[in-house]
Amino acid sequence: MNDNKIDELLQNFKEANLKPLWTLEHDVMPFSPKPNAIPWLWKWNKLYELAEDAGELITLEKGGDRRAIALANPGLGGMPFATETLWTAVQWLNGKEVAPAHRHTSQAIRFIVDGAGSYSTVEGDRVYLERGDLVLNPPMLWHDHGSDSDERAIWIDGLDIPLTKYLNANFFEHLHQDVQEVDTVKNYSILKYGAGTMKPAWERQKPMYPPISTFKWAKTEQALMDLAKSGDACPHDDIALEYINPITGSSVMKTFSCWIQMIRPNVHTQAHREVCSTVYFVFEGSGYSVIDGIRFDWQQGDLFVVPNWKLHEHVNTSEERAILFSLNDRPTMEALDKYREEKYQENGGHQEIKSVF
Ligand code: GTQ
Ligand code: FE2
Repeated sequence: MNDNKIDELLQNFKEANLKPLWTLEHDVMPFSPKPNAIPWLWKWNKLYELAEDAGELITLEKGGDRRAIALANPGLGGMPFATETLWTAVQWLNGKEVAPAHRHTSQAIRFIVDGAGSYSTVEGDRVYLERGDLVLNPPMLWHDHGSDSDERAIWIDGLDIPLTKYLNANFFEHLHQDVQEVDTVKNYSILKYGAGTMKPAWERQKPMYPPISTFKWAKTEQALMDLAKSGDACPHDDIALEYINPITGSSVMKTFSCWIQMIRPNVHTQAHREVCSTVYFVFEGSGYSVIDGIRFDWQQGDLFVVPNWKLHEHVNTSEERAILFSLNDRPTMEALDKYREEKYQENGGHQEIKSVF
């Protein structure tokens, strides 16, 4: 009798486009994060081979704009996203090619794999690209990429496209010309702000985004080596540096942060988990990471993903340094007061390996 009435009530809710919490179990408020993204790894050989094929077959016409090939996490139902918040792509630019100027609300970075003779112009500031450089592209700044050489350039793109889409905050515009005018000297922002610890004395503003468009590899590498000499290291990430806005100390982007880290030979870090997702690019060396009990062996050029709240630890199995570049959405979590971290205390901080990817 009562049951029939309850069934009727539920039917009435449905017809009225209502859903009572007591029928939802913990789908909407789980006890801990349940990401759809899954731990995954993309091999460099395959990425390179396919990007090279795209370089031959796909031209850069207005509409496509970029020969960028996105990591599509198999847990995300075919969406071109590495995690629920982060877009990561491999971009291939042929020699003498121009990727035309556009701008958008999505925040972007490029980490250069190989770039001889190529450049990126961000809001009129043209910077020449070299392996290991990190190029910043804050929201709504015009950017075009080009190459003066005959050689192809290849780099990793990181953007907050999925988050921007979820927030319905995407805007995108084409410039009326393919290449921006450049009326400053080459590498202008590096010459002006590249020291990192000093700024032109007459400038008083505190820019929300780093004034420098590119963090050069030579300086980044020096910083890693110097930090290693300091004797300090992070138990979870070994010699890890976050790229920051030197004037405000904040992450380079509002929605995500970029890191460079060195796992020294034979180091095995302690596992932990965090409320943020991370995409790693293996810049140098080889080793493995254990993510949620799965062992992912990696080599130079591979990309892999650690979704939210998955235990992870890194191991350098070689006698050479291993260097990982990564982006993570921790700034979003912190800004919204949702960041949490938990150290793995059992078994000396090391997960049991249940399977090998
Ligand atoms: O280079 O401007 O991977 O706008 C995705 C969107 C790269 C870029 C991407 C973009 C770009
Ligand atoms: Fe873009």
